[in-house]
Amino acid sequence: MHSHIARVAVFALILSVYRGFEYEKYQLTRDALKSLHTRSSESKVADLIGFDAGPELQPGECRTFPGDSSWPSESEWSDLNDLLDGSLIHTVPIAAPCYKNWGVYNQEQCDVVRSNFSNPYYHEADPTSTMWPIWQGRSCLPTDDPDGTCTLGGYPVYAVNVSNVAQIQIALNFARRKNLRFVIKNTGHCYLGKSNGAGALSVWMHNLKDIEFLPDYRSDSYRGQAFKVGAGVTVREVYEAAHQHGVSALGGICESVGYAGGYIAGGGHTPLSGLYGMAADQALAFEIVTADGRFVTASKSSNPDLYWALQGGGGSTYGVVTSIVARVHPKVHSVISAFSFETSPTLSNETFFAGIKAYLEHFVPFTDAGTYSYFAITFSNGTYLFQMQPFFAPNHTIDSFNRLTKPLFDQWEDLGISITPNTTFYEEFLPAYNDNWSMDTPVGASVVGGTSSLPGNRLFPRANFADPAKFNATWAAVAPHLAAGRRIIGYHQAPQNRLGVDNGVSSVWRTVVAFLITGADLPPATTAAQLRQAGRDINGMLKPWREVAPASEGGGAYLNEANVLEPDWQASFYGEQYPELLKIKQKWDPKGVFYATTGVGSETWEVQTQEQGLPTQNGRLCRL
Ligand SMILES: Cc1cc2nc3c(=O)[nH]c(=O)nc-3n(C[C@H](O)[C@H](O)[C@H](O)COP(=O)(O)OP(=O)(O)OC[C@H]3O[C@@H](n4cnc5c(N)ncnc54)[C@H](O)[C@@H]3O)c2cc1C
Ligand SMILES: *[C@@H]1O[C@H](CO)[C@@H](O)[C@H](O)[C@H]1NC(C)=O
Ligand SMILES: *[C@@H]1O[C@H](CO)[C@@H](O)[C@H](O)[C@H]1NC(C)=O
Ligand SMILES: *[C@@H]1O[C@H](CO)[C@@H](O)[C@H](O)[C@H]1NC(C)=O
Ligand SMILES: *[C@@H]1O[C@H](CO)[C@@H](O)[C@H](O)[C@H]1NC(C)=O
Ligand SMILES: *[C@@H]1O[C@H](CO)[C@@H](O)[C@H](O)[C@H]1NC(C)=O
Ligand SMILES: *[C@@H]1O[C@H](CO)[C@@H](O)[C@H](O)[C@H]1NC(C)=O
Ligand SMILES: *[C@@H]1O[C@H](CO)[C@@H](O)[C@H](O)[C@H]1NC(C)=O
Ligand SMILES: *[C@H]1O[C@H](CO)[C@@H](O)[C@H](O)[C@H]1NC(C)=O
Repeated sequence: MHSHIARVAVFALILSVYRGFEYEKYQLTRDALKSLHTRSSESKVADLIGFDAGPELQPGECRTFPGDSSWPSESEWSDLNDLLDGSLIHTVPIAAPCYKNWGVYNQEQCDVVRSNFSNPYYHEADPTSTMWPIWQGRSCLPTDDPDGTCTLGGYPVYAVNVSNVAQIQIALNFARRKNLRFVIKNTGHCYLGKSNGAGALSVWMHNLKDIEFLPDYRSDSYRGQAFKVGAGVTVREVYEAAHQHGVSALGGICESVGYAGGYIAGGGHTPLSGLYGMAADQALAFEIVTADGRFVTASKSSNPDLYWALQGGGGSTYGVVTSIVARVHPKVHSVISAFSFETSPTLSNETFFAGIKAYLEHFVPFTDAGTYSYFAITFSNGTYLFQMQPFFAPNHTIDSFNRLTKPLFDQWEDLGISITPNTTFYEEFLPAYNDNWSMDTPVGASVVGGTSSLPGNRLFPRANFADPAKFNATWAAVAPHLAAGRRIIGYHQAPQNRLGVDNGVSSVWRTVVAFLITGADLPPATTAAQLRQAGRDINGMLKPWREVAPASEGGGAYLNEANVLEPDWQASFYGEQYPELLKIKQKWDPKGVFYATTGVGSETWEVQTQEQGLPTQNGRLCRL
């Protein structure tokens, strides 16, 4: 019986010495494989999951796809499932109950899927669902038409419900040897489709929920408080643990985003960036399964190049991270303020624009004071609306906040813009976060699952705001965007290298004071031609922003919330780090086992997309 093999022979329990989580003690070792080999009846099975070996594709060659003669046989999948102790899941698209063709049609269940489709936690609890269906290929949306057709599209074919490290190693070794596309899904938040992949075997990290407070963590470079965080833990779970232990942890503003997966891998911006830099700067060690199937530690003293790249070099590129040790900081108080203004019979468009410009003029003093903001400028039904949601001032008092904002508020008053800021002092981070960004608030009730827009963003260096001529040019790139009725969701923030670390976080982030996001909107029931047009639209909208903040002058874009069609993405997303990141990628993953669109090294691969109008993940992955 194979499940017997799995428990007894393959999962060598690494006892006592290993400092990891319980689930990291179950590892696939060379000794375990050897003992499987020596039992002749099992040697074929052992061959499926050996380390290292696997094809190196030549240009034009592709990963195996369902239906190919090289696709694993039913009995091989079944052996794999046994080796995985029954944790292999054959993908059922989350909305399959809405369709008769899949065989699980159920109108009531379809209604449940439909009414929960905008809730991130609903997708997180599913082994393969992701939150932005455009990249999946929109092949199985919750629909009213049960006679439509639901297909796998960019969903993987199989997913492993991971509960220990050995399962990741077994799945990865199987995928590499069988020339399968390999996908890592944590929460499925990725805006670019990186947690999708047609024809793939996926590892689903969601259930690795361990989190441990380390009051006195010691390494060569750090001694102090830290958390060890499992790959499936969310930002909210980290914030709650930090609150419980009276410390500050750096996370993002969306509570359901994964902490140790794509967020830290992509750098991770955070309301505390004005004090401590990027979230990735806090990482002290990673436990990771690398492309050859080995389980290693990456830290300053162990595999330092890998450690460098894992901090900001992008998700799904260097390996499967199973946990992170991240430093935390003393508890810090903050001041939060929300305010807004809009055009009206007494507030003209011209005044509104002057008010926005005045705010932008303060990005340098505001970020110098360590503050962060999240704001929205929208246009609807003839009215412009500016909403500060909110201004977040860590380590400030009401007095220092008032002093900092007085020049702007005075300027607004002179313009005839009256605001009524609701300003609150918070002793602790979690209540401040909860009041403004949790799922219970209008801002935090993040609506996912949509197909109505393509996002894009730009990171603007300090010089764009500090140098008067550059500021004028920057305003000249932003104002027409707004005048055309397009929205900006933005942040003032400056995640400088405040801890003095050396890592893979894009050099662009270190000089930034503004992060501006926009989107190209799409009609319902979008056609491939409309998607293609939206791709041109977002690139067109971003063009003036790129020109005023080019990569050659320190501008760029945030890779985690980016436009998948961003030209020159290597420099824009990864800054000066790109050449080194690529070298490390080639060293640790020479066969390209890990692929992510716009990931480091992905320029030598292509997803041969079905006719979608955009580079989706619904197609064969091939070497260029
Ligand atoms: C509503 C919303 C709000 C957001 N707010 C913020 C914010 O405030 N600050 C910020 O910085 N970002 C923010 N983001 C962006 C977010 O950081 C990225 O989408 C991030 O990639 C999500 O990571 P994940 O692991 O949760 O998602 P997934 O989609 O599951 O994974 C994202 C990528 O990471 C890879 N990956 C996941 N787990 C692992 C692992 N264990 N090992 C290796 N690779 C892995 C995946 O393969 C994929 O490539 C936001 C996104 C959304 C949708
Ligand atoms: C899904 O939606 C239904 C209503 O249709 C609701 O009762 C249920 O609680 C939701 N489930 C989840 C997991 O959000
Ligand atoms: C995944 O595994 C966990 C145990 O680790 C189990 O509780 C859960 O039900 C499984 N989920 C699915 C969808 O199989
Ligand atoms: C749009 O504005 C008009 C005039 O100000 C108003 O009567 C109408 O209710 C508004 N519509 C919406 C959807 O807000
Ligand atoms: C303000 O500008 C918008 C967009 O150009 C326009 O629709 C609106 O009529 C203008 N309002 C006034 C009062 O001029
Ligand atoms: C917070 O502010 C105090 C002084 O007001 C300063 O001494 C301290 O260094 C600040 N903390 C951080 C983390 O910047
Ligand atoms: C001001 O903020 C506090 C804290 O979030 C909130 O309880 C209160 O309702 C707000 N007041 C107004 C007028 O919005
Ligand atoms: C910037 O623009 C303003 C008018 O909008 C002008 O008065 C000023 O001279 C310009 N500054 C520079 C350096 O070009
Ligand atoms: C955020 O907090 C501010 C200040 O306490 C409050 O005025 C505002 O209403 C909150 N925002 C949301 C979206 O709840």
